[in-house]
Amino acid sequence: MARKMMRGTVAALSATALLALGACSSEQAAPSTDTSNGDEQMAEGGDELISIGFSQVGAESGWRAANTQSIQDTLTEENGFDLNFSDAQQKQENQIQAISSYIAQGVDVIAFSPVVETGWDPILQEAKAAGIPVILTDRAVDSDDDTLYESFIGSDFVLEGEMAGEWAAEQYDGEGFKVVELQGTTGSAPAIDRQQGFADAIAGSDLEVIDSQTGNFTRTEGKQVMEGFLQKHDDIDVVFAHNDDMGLGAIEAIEAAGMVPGEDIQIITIDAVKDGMQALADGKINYIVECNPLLGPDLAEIAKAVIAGEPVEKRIVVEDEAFDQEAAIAALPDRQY
Ligand code: GYE
Repeated sequence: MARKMMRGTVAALSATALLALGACSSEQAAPSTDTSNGDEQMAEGGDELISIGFSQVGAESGWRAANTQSIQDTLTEENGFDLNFSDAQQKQENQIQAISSYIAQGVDVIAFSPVVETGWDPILQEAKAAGIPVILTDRAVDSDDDTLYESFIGSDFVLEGEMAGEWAAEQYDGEGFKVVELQGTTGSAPAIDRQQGFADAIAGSDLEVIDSQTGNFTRTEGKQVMEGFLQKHDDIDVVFAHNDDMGLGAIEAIEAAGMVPGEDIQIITIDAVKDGMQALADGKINYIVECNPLLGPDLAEIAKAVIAGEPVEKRIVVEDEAFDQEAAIAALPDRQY
């Protein structure tokens, strides 16, 4: 059984969407979907469709592929939506451009997952001035003005970092273990928060983070950064990667250097997507903290409520678990992503 970690859950993901989600492979390009045809469209029941512009971060990881699939599977015409989806390829300027064009089109609602935390106030003020509500999914913005968005749906990344750090401290304390950290995208909420949560949790233990660098949440960069760490340090005991994909890249670098991942160098990651869980089951990763990417159903529900003028929760925290090898083997057959 997965070790269930306690979270302050405000809302859980709906079961229907879990069923609707098929398996996704990592690093596949997110398809761009624009179902708008400029005309007002009607849902099956005769109601007008809600036009929604969604600006996605990119297609950097298995997590992102599953998140995109969840959104595209949920914001369908059958479910009352006319989705205009765009992929920003991990660039803030592309997201700002996409949001700006959604404002110009006069969509009913805008949703996006902000690639970095800062720099959003001007475009959010434009949306507000145009009377278009904004919903944040997955990542937070750092703004003093919380009237610029209706709701933020996503995991608690500080807690995820803490869960990883607590396990490491419990597992390795007293061993004087040296840790290297593969950080997510610089300036992104999950990179900032997971680093902080992990550091807080290992404070006071004798684990030491000897190096920390960004691998931009991708497998390729995770591998490159790990190769650099291995050249620089000959005393690495543990890798803490801010996502599975960078951990999977680190596995390749460790194997190429003639060492055994999971044994010579232990690996802790975050996400728990299929490829990561398989590596955990195979003993190449030692522990994974989950980050649930199935945000489509909550987004659909909140968008409908906002359009109906109903009050919505400002913060919806998604529930996550954590897995060791035994738990991964048990969970894999029924895993949705
Ligand atoms: O952990 C990583 C992805 O924002 C929670 O982004 C998300 C993170 C996820 O690239 O794999």
